[in-house]
Amino acid sequence: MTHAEIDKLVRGFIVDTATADANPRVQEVVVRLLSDLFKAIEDLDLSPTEIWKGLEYIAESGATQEIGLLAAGLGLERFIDIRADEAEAKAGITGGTPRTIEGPLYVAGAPESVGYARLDDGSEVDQGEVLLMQGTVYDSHGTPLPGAKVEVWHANLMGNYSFFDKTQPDFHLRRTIITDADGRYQFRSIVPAGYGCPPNGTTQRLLDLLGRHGRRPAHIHFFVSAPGHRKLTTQINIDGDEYLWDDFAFASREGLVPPIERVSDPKKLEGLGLQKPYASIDFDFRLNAEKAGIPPAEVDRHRAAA
Ligand code: MBD
Ligand code: FE
Repeated sequence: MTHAEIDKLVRGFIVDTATADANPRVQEVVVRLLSDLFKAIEDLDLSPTEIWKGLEYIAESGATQEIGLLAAGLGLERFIDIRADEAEAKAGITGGTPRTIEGPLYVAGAPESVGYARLDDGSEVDQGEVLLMQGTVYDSHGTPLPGAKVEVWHANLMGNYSFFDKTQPDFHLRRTIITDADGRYQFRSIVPAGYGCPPNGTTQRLLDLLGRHGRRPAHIHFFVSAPGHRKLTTQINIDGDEYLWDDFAFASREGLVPPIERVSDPKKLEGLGLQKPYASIDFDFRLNAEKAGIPPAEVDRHRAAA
């Protein structure tokens, strides 16, 4: 079939069959996606078996909770970010902390505290490296923002996230920190390890067929929000990771790889009750003011809650 014939066929299937008011946006999107799919089937001469294997793949990806992982690994989530950056640049919004993808592993409802939180339960102190991370949340004029909300989450030394990994306590390595009167936050945790896709899962199986790996460099996720400001979704990377610029989810960005300092000053160790050197990261967040005429940075997507 020609593409024009396919366009006609799809309109016949989807538009001409409507007997009640269609939602125009849904109709336009379905017609477009279905037409593009049919054209791809025609151009690539997909066999019925290939088409059904594809549908079964999507079904299995959903049934095993890997759709979010697939979206990250195919670059769809990064593409959404590139478009959000473009929309902001067009609206004259520039200069804040770079955004990068949320990923599929946020859990709402983490314990909240002001100024400081400890994220880890101490179970990995012996095998891992203690991390202190701190900084200030600023507005676009460089004024500190007291009362800003810093939501932080990261993986353990196995690369696993609490909630999804039921061997970890509830909200392990997840906290909400409200900045203090000077706009500052600090947390203590463990330097996380990188992540690898479940080796037998749908996402990794497709990556294998594409000759790609499913690894993420070690990273820490953040939502940073304050009234009147655009919500920032971002991550920082742990410098030195072998996958730093080879992330299967394409989330590494200039400006999100702060220096990591190793502290061995005995007085500082003593103050923290530590017997060995620890890692320290200073990182400030800069939020952009909310602006009319551009969609809010907050994204409505299904998130786990505990
Ligand atoms: C992660 O930890 C993550 O952040 C993303 C985007 C995908 C898989 C695991
Ligand atoms: Fe992650």
